[in-house]
Amino acid sequence: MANIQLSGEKVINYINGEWTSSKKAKFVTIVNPADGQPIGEVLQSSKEDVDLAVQAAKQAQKKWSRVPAPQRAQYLYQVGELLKERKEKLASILTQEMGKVIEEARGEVQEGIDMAFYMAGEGRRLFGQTTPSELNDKFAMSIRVPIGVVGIITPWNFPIAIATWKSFPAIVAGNTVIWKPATETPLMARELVKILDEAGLPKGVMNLVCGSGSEVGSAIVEHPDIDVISFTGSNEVGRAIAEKGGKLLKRVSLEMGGKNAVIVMEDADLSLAVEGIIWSAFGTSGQRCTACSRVIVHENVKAELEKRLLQEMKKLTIGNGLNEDVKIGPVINKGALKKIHEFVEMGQEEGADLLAGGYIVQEEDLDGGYYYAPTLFTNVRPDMRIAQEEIFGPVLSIIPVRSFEEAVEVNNSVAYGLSSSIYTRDVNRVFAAQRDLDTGIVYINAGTTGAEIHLPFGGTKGTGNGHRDSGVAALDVFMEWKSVYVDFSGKLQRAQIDVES
Ligand code: UN1
Repeated sequence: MANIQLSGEKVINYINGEWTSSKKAKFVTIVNPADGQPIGEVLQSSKEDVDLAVQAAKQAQKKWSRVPAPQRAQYLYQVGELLKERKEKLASILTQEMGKVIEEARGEVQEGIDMAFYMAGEGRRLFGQTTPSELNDKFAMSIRVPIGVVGIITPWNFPIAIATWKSFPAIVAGNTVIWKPATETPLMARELVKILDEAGLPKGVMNLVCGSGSEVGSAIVEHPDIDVISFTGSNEVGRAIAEKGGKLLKRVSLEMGGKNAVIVMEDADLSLAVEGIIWSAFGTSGQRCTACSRVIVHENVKAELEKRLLQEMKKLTIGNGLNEDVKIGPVINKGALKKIHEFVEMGQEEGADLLAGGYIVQEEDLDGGYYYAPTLFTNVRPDMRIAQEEIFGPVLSIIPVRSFEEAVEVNNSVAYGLSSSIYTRDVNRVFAAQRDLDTGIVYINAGTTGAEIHLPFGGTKGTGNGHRDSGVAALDVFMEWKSVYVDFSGKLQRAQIDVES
């Protein structure tokens, strides 16, 4: 393990290739959720700082868009190499800043590495189309062009991976970027920007502006010279961004969480299902947009599944994620602990049966960190609030059903549509499930987490607004289509009119 002890770190902005502070120079503390101790502080920028960054980005974009895409991609190959070289160090910082266990932190950095190489490859594949014209001596094609300046607003739960999902396609496509990272995880943002800087990315292509959502986030959304907004976070904030951005005719790409379910049918391999459920419900302490929050189980296997889940949950060691043996790290902060516990109390009031957990861990040896015990409810009704709302913590609800059709209906009965999963050995059900589960991601015989970066990531209904992160679909967010007609007939040819029928 890389031995990085964080303390007294100071994160400032990176604008036009320079690390810069703000006039006001106000800072807030960054806390390690594993022990509640401060590890540094982050600048709280103002609207004026956003404006400075936008000016730099706008200026840089003219030149950047003229750099051939395969050359733009060379920077990303270099970024990928640097990320690889620093994987262990980055994972250690990530665990101390955000809390996820070290193995998962390594996995998240790997997502960034994969994204760098994948998007670098796209630099030679920004395909348009050629198609016959309806007229003689005329050539028709479509090409893809960058849009301009892109604003990205990222969450704390995947502080590096999600930033790469958004910024790397934007950059390879020829846009420049203003990035506001989550206030809880600016250190990871600084590390990524340092790498982009070391890779020699021209100044103004990536700009980091730290600060609150209300000040910096709003300034990004409202700035007339930012053309695209890509946001991952809560549904409430996403809606507000869509409203403001919509009025200004911006392209707004949103990813706003989930209420994901694993369906376990009576013919499922139960051991496999239990492993998948434990990993996707309690990994990252349930703080993934893709986390499994509901298990929809056929009544014939409910008792056996509960028994096995409880057995496995006993093995989940809680503690500081830097310890390789720990499976469950802290949640992000005290506010999260409170919110999770309120949901648990609500579940009990609603009449669900609490089988395990349901409390804030207060053992002395956990150093004052923010730990919530893995929690299991059963006999949950699909309409209960714990079965409908995103909890973002290690709380799982078991909902019994009588048939495959009912399972699909329950899965689809929530306001979100990010990820879903089914465990079954019946090939007919597999295909019916992938058709009928109304989510952007469907897993067969695997849990709800673990999306790979070269496939589109996002969802239906309250999860998104039709766009996707990562995969080749990410380029649709950051590029315009341009249709080009070349008439080499030397005469006026009128489409639709001078066409022989
Ligand atoms: C998120 O929680 O917002 O599919 C991202 C997964 C990860 C990404 C999660 N690859 O679970």
